[in-house]
Parts: sequence; C-alpha cells; structure tokens
Amino acid sequence: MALNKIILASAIAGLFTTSASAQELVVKIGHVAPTTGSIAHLGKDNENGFKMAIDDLNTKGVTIGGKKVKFEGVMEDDAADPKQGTAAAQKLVDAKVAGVIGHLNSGTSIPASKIYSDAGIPQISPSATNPKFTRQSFKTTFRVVADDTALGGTLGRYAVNTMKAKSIAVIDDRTAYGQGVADEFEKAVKGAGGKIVGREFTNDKATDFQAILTKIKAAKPDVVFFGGMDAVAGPMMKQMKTLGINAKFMGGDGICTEGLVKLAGDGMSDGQVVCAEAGGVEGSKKKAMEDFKTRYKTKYNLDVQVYAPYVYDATMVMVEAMKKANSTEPAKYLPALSSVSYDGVTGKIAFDNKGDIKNGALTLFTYKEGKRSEISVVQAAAGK
Ligand code: ABU
Repeated sequence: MALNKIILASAIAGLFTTSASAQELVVKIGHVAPTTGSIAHLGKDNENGFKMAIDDLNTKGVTIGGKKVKFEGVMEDDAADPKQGTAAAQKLVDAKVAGVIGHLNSGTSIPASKIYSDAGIPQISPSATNPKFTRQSFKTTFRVVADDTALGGTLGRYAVNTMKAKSIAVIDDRTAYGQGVADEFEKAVKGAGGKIVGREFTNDKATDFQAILTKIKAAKPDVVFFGGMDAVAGPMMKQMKTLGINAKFMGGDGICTEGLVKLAGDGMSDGQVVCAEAGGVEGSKKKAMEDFKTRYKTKYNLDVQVYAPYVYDATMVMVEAMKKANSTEPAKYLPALSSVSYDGVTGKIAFDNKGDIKNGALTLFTYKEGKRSEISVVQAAAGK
C-alpha cells in the first residue's frame, strides 16, 4: 500500500515536472554592437547593459501567454562596419530572434534596419542618432534617444549663444553619424549668427590629424567641433595641445563618454570639452539612473560609458510590449511596441509615428578633474 502511494506520488510529480517545463518558453532577443575595434569599450558597455536586462528579466520572472518565459540573449559583433552589420543582422534573423536591440552605430543600424524590416522583426537602437534611421518608413524601426538634429542643433546654438564663440571650426569622421551631427551643428551655428572658419574631415580609424589641425590652427578658432567617436577625439585633442590650438572642444554623444578622459590624456583640460548625451533625466527621475549606474558598477566593476542604461531600457521596453500584447511573436507585439508607455531608468519611453522617442531630452556635459560633469538637461524638442 505504502509502496503504491510512493509510486503514485512519483507519477504525479513526474507529470507536474513535464507539464511545468512544457510551460516554459525560450525567447531569443538579439543584440548587436562593435565589441571589437577602436570603440569596443562602447560596444561592450552596450552589451553589458543588454546582459543586465536579460538577467533581471529572468530573475524577476516574466509570464506571457500563460507560459513562463526564459529570455536568451544572442549577441553579435558588427565591429562598427556596415558590411559586418548587415551580416550580423542576417544571422539574427536566421536565428529567429523575436527582436533586436542595436546596433550601436548609425552606419550599421541604417543598413541593418532593412533586413529586420523585411523579416518583420522589431529593432530598437539605443544609440544610433542619424535621423535617417527612423525616416525610412519601416514599421519595425525604433530608437530610445534623441537624434542628430537635436544634438547638433542644441550644441550649435549653445556654442554661439552661451559660450559666445566667435569663430568655430568643424571636423567630422565621414561616418553616417559623424558627418550628420557635424552638418546639423554647422547649420545651427550659422542660424544663430555664428561664424564657421573651417570644415575638415578625417575617418573613423585615423590617428594622425597633423594636416587638418595645422589648417585649423591658421583659422584661429575658439571652438573646434568634432563629429565622431571618442576613440578618434582623444588622440585629436592630444595633437591639438601639441600644436598649441587653445580652443574649446565640442562633440555629440559619440565623444561624451567616460572613456574620453583616458583617451585624451593630458590633451584635455578642465572645462575644455562640451558634449551632449542624447538623453537625460531630471529631478526625482535621476535616482533611477543613478541606481542603475551603481548596480552596473557592482556587477561589472566598470563605470557606464554612456549608452548602457539606454540599452537596458530598450530591452525592457521590448519585453513590456510583449507583455502588453501577451505574445512574443513579432507580428503580434509590434503594434503594442508602437503604443507602449514605459518608465525606465532613462525616463519615460513612448514612440512617435516614426519610431523616435517622444519628448526626448539631451544632457550637456563637460569634464572636470578627470570626470564627466553635468552642465544641464535640455528638452530635445526645444532644440529642433
Ligand atoms: N550617436 C553616436 C554614436 C552612434 C551613432 O549614431 O553612430
């Protein structure tokens, strides 16, 4: 009798176990960033933000359509190269991911967006700021940061109206982001009545800027704006110092990183740099962002570079749409993503009809004593 009871209990337990595991749904979410190459420190920062979101979701537990979901991150490296970007996108489509967070760069996010659109897979970039990204009429394309019109426009007006710059030189790295943000900056400077005394370009792998900086020195600018990333900006600032170019240095979110301090070394002086992150929180919302940065530091023993909180929120907002739609199928949760409203660590996230964040903000920063130091948060819409 006792033996029969044990057999029956085991059978019931077995049935329960089988049924519980049948109720678990594995959902793959892709992530792409350059985790090799000169901005690998930024790509890894993004990837860490993504892994933190996946870990938090799995720890907390998410149930969708009556099934417990186990999220699986599928991470790809595009090396910030447009060709590798499209190859990574195709790999993720073939792996049947339910959505993609990325890419980091505009130059990779834009070509990859067509691949995701053709496959009907939602893509949220945490950092690609070229306006074209969301202006291709793709229903699957979203971003959680303000764009280069806001970044370049705000910085251009700030240079003329607040910094009272009289003569401004502009350099860009000819990438979709660098050239785009520099063009917007130049337009805003001219619109505010400022004077552009030089426009030069380099590339995103360059290390020697002697030729263009010598030309710029002759134009005697009081501000040099660089459209590009911190890996190029750092050595450029060092060479400006060597050449005796005593100008303020401005740039968009691509240079506005914790890493710029090390990359510029003694080429950076206190208050010399003014840059903008393509997002920002004020007042009571700051606590969530600060808490995120503390948790990130504890988990990875690293400081956030710039984009990790935006990657974290992009992942969370995608899952929020899945929960709202009660489905992880792209075609079913995509409409919910378009109309989502989510309070994240980077503020409120809701999208306009292009897939751009509504009411995006910017944060102006400088650097003091080797640390990024906030100047102010401004509303991006006011800058457009
Ligand atoms: N937004 C700055 C870096 C990423 C990009 O747009 O290329």
